[in-house]
Amino acid sequence: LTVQNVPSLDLVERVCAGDRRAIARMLSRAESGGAEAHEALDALYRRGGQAHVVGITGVSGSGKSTLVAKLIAVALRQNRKVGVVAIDPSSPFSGGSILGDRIRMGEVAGHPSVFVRSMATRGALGGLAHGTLESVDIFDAAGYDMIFIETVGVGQDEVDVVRAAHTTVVVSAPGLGDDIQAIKAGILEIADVHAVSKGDKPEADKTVSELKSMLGLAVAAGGIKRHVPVIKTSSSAGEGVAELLAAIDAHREALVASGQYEQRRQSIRERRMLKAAEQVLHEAFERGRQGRMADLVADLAAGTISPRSAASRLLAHIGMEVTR
Ligand SMILES: Nc1nc2c(ncn2[C@@H]2O[C@H](COP(=O)(O)OP(=O)(O)OP(=O)(O)O)[C@@H](O)[C@H]2O)c(=O)[nH]1
Ligand SMILES: [Mg+2]
Repeated sequence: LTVQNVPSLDLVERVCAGDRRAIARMLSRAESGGAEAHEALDALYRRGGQAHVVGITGVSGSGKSTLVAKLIAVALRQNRKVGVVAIDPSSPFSGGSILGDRIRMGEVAGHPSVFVRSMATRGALGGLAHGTLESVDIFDAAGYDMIFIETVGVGQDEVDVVRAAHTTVVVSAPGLGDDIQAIKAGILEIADVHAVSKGDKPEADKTVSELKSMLGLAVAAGGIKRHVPVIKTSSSAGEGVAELLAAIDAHREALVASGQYEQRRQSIRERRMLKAAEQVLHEAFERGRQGRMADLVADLAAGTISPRSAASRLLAHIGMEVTR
């Protein structure tokens, strides 16, 4: 143990003891990345594995954050600890709704058994924001029983969140358009549980029945091979929220009972390993290509080399042999 290692290991112990300041600090380190964070994150990863990780996706404005806040309120009554990672697709220019998420989760966000963390997707390699899954690990090691990952259903994010979560909830709001938004966004089939939000609105029942018939068609066509509950919720009236939490719990229980829970965890591990490898390769490539680009571009301009063989040489330069 070198002196340099002590602070981060100390931080690990404090995170595992549930120290909020240590958690906040560790979350920041995870988000900024770097070698310093890796050792602590590795240690934290080994201390986790108990939490139920729940992905919440749906188009922007469908009511995800509001619903998560209500789910948390119910979970708190059951003495659970809840962590939230809210992924914000904001551009660096808009500043995004990170503050908005805090406000919407405001009632519960200050509770000692709740930790809400918002992060921007900018700078990520596509998909989940850098540090998202590490943040989940941190909450997990810190003893949070349930961890929500909120992401907007607009691209690679929700696919990645599904692959990282044990249970995925797709939130659809009535009146945001003519069609079920989940169908438009191509995310009908990824749901383990469907929530129709804003159930206080008169169009909500229509959305529920449309969703049920779409699911019925998907089941008949063989696209969906499991029972997927559709639950109408109203965050403003507080209706359906306890039912939704119960459905989320029931999903995990069913996975455990059938042995699929372990399978899912195994595929999450495998995927994370591959993602980490991709990231390391990408970083090595970005570092390694410096200083070799100009020559190769000049060769390309001179027409003495093809882009593909230039690429081979570039990769050889960073120690990757590829067959041509
Ligand atoms: N009538 C009604 N409005 C709701 C309900 N839940 C949320 N809203 C409103 O819907 C709007 C969007 O809610 P959010 O919770 O921010 O939605 P979101 O899906 O998290 O949005 P993004 O994070 O931007 O993707 C807000 O103005 C909420 O007040 C509800 O149950 N009933
Ligand atoms: Mg939100």
